[in-house]
Amino acid sequence: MKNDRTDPKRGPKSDAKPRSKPASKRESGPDDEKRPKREARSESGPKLSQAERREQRLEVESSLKKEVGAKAKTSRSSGGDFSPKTGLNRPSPKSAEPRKTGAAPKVERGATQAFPPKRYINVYLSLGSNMGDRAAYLRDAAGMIDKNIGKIARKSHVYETQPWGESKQDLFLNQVLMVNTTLDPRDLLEIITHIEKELGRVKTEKWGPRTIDIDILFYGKRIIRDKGLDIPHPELHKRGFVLVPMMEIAPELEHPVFKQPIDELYMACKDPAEVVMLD
Ligand code: PH2
Ligand code: MG
Ligand code: MG
Repeated sequence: MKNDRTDPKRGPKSDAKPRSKPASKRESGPDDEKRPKREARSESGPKLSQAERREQRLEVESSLKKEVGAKAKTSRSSGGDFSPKTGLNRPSPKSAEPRKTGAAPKVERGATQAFPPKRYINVYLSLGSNMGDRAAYLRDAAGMIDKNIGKIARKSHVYETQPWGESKQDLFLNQVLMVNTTLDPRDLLEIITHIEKELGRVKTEKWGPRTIDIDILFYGKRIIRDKGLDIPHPELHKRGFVLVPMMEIAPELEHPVFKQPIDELYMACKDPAEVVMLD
């Protein structure tokens, strides 16, 4: 059967726009350094009544507030504050301009060390299932990917597809995802294998039936040919069930080996297998 690419059900359909980059989370901040000090101070000294202790605590707290307030005024590292001067919400300290004079205040150095910049890579993953509750396997896999690999920034529709390679098996459901990850390729593969195992995948024959298959299509622009790692996926340009959903989420993405965008690979692909959009 021929895959009719003019049929809107099967044709590429633009969907999600890229979302903004995930913000790196603050885990601790300049304030954190102060906490132990405060406790140490309130524990020392002569025995006091409850009321006296309370009064002392309030004094300590108010002097701390003054200290912090004064620092925030003099230092550019108060991070994330609204600046009345520029009218902008300040980004975290790591994007502050380098200081022109003097040694950096302690708080600035600490903050930089606490939040090293992370490098996010866009990886494209292909999901496939042709056993059991196929839609549930895709959903569960996407949930585990989002939790353990990185934020899913783009998601194609789910397609029902004729089996490619070994044709005597049930129809597949396929989908592709773009995920922002900080994992290196080896760790990425390890987690993918873990997710496949968790979702009941047992290694069977090549191209045979499977509860869930997660393949790495692209890892940024990297070309990796190493034990168990074949990126970009060496067959992706031959597979309608990969190219059709890729057309939805990244038609202009350039294949780093062929130096051609997805839409050109899609137009040149001769795969006759049917790829039908479901949802
Ligand atoms: N996966 C395979 C082999 N054949 N065919 C379709 N339609 N979808 C797949 O995900 C698929 C396949 C091996 O990974
Ligand atoms: Mg596969
Ligand atoms: Mg696989």
